[in-house]
Amino acid sequence: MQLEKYAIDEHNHQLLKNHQRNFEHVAADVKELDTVISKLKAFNIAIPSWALGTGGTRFGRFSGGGEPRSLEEKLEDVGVIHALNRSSNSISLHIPWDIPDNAQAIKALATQLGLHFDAVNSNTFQDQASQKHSYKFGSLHHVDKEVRQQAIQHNIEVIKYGVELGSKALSVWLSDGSNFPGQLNFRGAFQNTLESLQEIYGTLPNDWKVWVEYKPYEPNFYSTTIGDWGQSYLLASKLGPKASTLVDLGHHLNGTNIEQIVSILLMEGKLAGFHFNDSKYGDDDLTVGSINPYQLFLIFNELVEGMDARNMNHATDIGWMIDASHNVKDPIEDLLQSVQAIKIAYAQALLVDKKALQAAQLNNDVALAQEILQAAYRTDVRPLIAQASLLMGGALDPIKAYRKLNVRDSLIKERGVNTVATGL
Ligand code: LRH
Ligand code: MN
Ligand code: MN
Repeated sequence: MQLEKYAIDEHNHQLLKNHQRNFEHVAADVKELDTVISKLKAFNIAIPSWALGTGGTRFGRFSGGGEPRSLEEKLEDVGVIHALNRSSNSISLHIPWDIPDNAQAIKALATQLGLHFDAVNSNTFQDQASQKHSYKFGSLHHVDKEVRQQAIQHNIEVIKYGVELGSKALSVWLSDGSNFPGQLNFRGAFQNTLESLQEIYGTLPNDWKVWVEYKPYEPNFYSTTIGDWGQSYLLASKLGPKASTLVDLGHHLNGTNIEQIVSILLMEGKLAGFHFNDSKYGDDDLTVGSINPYQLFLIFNELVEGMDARNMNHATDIGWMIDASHNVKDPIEDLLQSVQAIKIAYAQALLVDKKALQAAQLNNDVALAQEILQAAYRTDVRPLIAQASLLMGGALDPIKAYRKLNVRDSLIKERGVNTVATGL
């Protein structure tokens, strides 16, 4: 299914008058309006292929209808999201949940939908029917060289798929760890991981990167070999300039100051990018901005300030991606909400009066610093985002348009009610 532009335009038409009024109201107070709008127009967030179907927990999965049954249909769903918000022009594949064997045809379909391929993810946290050795006790950190080799070869194969599709990064997340004290030797596990990653790193094409994701717990509950940003950073530093640290917002213990981690990694040129989601307890993979939008804003405040300090291009110099799972919502609606939440946080961060904030910091004027941050945070920037979307040919209100155009009903008609997404 593909959305026709005229249908979106027609829907916009009905909302236009209201939008104009709201936009003028906010725009009047925005100092560099044109710059803000053009930054919002350029901003895109990759959609993970695995979030297009209904997720689940170990207790059950309640699938919705019309889910994508193939990689082609996943691309079509991202095409729908991008047609509506004009901010989701790429997809991140997870191999072997996705097997892009017919790379040329897949690439052609993506191009037709205005999409490209973001980082490719490897998977050595599950056993596949065809594999010789089990990952029960880990993959790249495994005590057995043969298991490590199998996992290394898988990562190399993922890079090959990525090269065919035009991806530029390999994203590695390992579940490797231990469930009980004494189960493994921490130094041995770290050293094996490093050596395995070095072998993978050695096969990266010149213009490629490797992103090292960390996570404190789950599925292992005593230790994780790449358990925090320090361990990821250490590996990335030892590997070299093509390696950096990927921050998944859900992979932090409660109360962790993620914005500070982001600021330091950025300063060191070692921030690969993000897996955006939100959580209340742990790796909940909830809709971005649904629980703690202020934290998201504070992260973006550090990003904008830090990227400007390093003359980085906001849109392209960092990997922006969602990593979420939707158990009770329509996945497409949930992803549209996530992208909106990210753009809201970004727009608010662009509105922070940086000079005034810096002056307040230098004067140790704590109250004023807070006022400045919160003045930006409390601005309703949604009309700015709607304006950028309108100018790019997208919907003023993507979710409203998605519902009005009965997209899910069409997908159910086309694919059926009892579809099971490939992958998870
Ligand atoms: C692990 C993780 C990682 C995986 C994805 C499916 O929790 O965040 O990024 O690749 O979930
Ligand atoms: Mn992740
Ligand atoms: Mn996760």
